[in-house]
Amino acid sequence: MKLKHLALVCAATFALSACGGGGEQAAPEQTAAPPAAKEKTLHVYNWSDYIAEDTLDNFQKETGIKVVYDVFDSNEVLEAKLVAGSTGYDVVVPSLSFLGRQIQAGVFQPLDKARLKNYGNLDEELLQRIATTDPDNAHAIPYLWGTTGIGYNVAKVKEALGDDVEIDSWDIVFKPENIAKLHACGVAVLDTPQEMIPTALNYLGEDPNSFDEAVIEKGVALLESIRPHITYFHSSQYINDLANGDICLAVGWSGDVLQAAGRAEEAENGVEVGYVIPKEGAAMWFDMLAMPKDAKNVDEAYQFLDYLMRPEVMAGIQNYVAYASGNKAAMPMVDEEIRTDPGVYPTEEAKAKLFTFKVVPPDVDRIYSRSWTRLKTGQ
Ligand code: SPD
Repeated sequence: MKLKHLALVCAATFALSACGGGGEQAAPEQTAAPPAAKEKTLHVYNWSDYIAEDTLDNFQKETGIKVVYDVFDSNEVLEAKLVAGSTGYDVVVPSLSFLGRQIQAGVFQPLDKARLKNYGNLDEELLQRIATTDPDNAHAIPYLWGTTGIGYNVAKVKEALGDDVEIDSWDIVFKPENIAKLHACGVAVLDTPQEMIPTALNYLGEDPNSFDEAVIEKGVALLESIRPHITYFHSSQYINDLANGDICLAVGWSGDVLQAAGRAEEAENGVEVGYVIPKEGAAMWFDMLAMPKDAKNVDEAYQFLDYLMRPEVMAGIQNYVAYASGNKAAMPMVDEEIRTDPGVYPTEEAKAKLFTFKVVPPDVDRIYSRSWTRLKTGQ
């Protein structure tokens, strides 16, 4: 997969924003505004590696609004800020399963759709699905969606497991005899209990969304059985590590693995990265654009949300980050390579096996967090 200029641009310009890592990033300054005019700004908090290299610049050129852009790689981190309040952000991007309880906690303002003239570009079927969590789609707009599967270094996995290995099953990750052979070349796992425990349960044939502590414990036990072979837990570092050949396997997010493949191809370093949705099924999730209740720059936020829903803007983002979107009108402008990649838009057969995350109640969340700390620290 050849994604546009990923490696070079990431290294050179947007190291702290569009390409990962925490931090604050402003689009370049416009030509001087009249002395008395106050500069319009917008504060956005998005996932790392989740926007095109030119989206913010183009928005600023057209509107004069300077975007202060911070990034995160964990729903848990975003949620902690939202719940504490006064985030200073005008637009944030939680995943749907977190958004559900954040709406209940009252952290978002309802959206005035009359101010979003591009809203009609969104896929009605997807909106209806989302409405089961956000009734009437009152608080959020779908941004991008993806799956949680396996990213791998083709040559290194074959070297470790044999040339005829079929890389199509979670067996590679969850059978200790397999993962033990990959430990030497490096194994990364997403640092989130809310994804990894359901993924383990799904592999065991259990309900991935079970809230029964005894069932959750089975998933945790499976993860504990492979714990010695996991090199690290992190939710964005694996992109560069896969691209550079520093790890050979990552349980990661579809577009991020495909970006790793693009970076390796662009670097011409001989690393080939693959992504698979295992045959036992995988998680499918939706990331949503929402406005905190106390957003200060509401007009600017509406302009930004509407801008993102333009077909050409969304297609540009998708072509850059290799994720699927809920923008139907953008689809014809999405590169064929992305549109037809089953890692981005899963086949019907794969779709039938995908599961989504339920909104997790606080008591289950506490079980997840405790188990996760135990898994990671051994205590
Ligand atoms: N680099 C962008 C990754 C976006 C991942 N969204 C996470 C969804 C989790 N359920």
